[in-house]
Amino acid sequence: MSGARLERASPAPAGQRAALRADALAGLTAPRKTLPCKWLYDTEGARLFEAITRQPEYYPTRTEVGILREQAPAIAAAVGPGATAVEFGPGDGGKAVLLLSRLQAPAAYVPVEIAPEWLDAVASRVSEEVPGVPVLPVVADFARAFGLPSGVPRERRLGFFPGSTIGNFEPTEAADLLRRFRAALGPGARLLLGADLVKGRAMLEAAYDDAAGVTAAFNLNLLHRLNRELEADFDVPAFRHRAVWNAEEERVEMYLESLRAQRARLAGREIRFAAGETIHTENSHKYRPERLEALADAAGWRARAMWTDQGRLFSVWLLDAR
Ligand code: AVI
Repeated sequence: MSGARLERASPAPAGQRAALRADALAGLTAPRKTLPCKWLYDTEGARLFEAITRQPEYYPTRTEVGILREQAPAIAAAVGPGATAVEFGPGDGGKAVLLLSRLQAPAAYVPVEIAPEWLDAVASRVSEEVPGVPVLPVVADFARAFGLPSGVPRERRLGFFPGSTIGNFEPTEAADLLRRFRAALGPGARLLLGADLVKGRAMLEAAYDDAAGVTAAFNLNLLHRLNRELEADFDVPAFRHRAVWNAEEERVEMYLESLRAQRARLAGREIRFAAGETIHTENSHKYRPERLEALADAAGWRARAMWTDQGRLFSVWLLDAR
């Protein structure tokens, strides 16, 4: 994928900082400490995530891109001509470029993203790399209820939600999200969805704990972020990154583990840690095809096609709104 790198603007706006403070206080004073994974993505976190996708152990990105490339003729045939692609959380726009350049005469591209400056950068990249496809950016938080503006063509809407981002939502939230996509896209819509598949523990734990330490830096950046944005005083080297495959829940869990008994100050509160105590920072759910189909079904979607790679590591689904 060609790589104009996009940076999220910083620092975070005041409203966002207040939300971070509220989440951090609630999560770090709970009996089992936790922080929502959405806060992993400040400017530095977004940069580190992009670096993760280039690590040899992190197979999801390159596998999904491989499927989108290899199966492009089948995907284009199943989608048909004149689709309006609506991407939820377009990242750096690279997968949109790949999709739009393979679809038959796409009518428009609609990236939906909460950060306006990020959206502008994606819109410029896609307009430049796929000239002739109108780009209609929409500023919205797709994790909440939202509607598409009336200027977005109603016919042949194709939602696009790659990257297995669905896996970072708890299954009930994932169903809500898919329901929201269906409501926003309207009757007759389709959805192209990327979902990582269940596989062996060793491969999964390596993917979330690469030898170069990039995922560790990504996870630990959350504490740096609390220090930067909330004037907290976490001793970051006194924590370590851990990634554990939970076979029962079929998800990789990320934690920050306190290496010793310690205290930190956060927004006027003292947060205490016992040696070995953890902060749960992310779940990355992996799907078996039948579970993904059941999830889609519960949210009003019917599976029309599923494409995978030779090793059955990753899946790309085309869903029809029921
Ligand atoms: C963004 N998301 C799909 C990634 C994942 O694989 O769950 C986030 C990530 N966390 C650690 N590595 C990658």
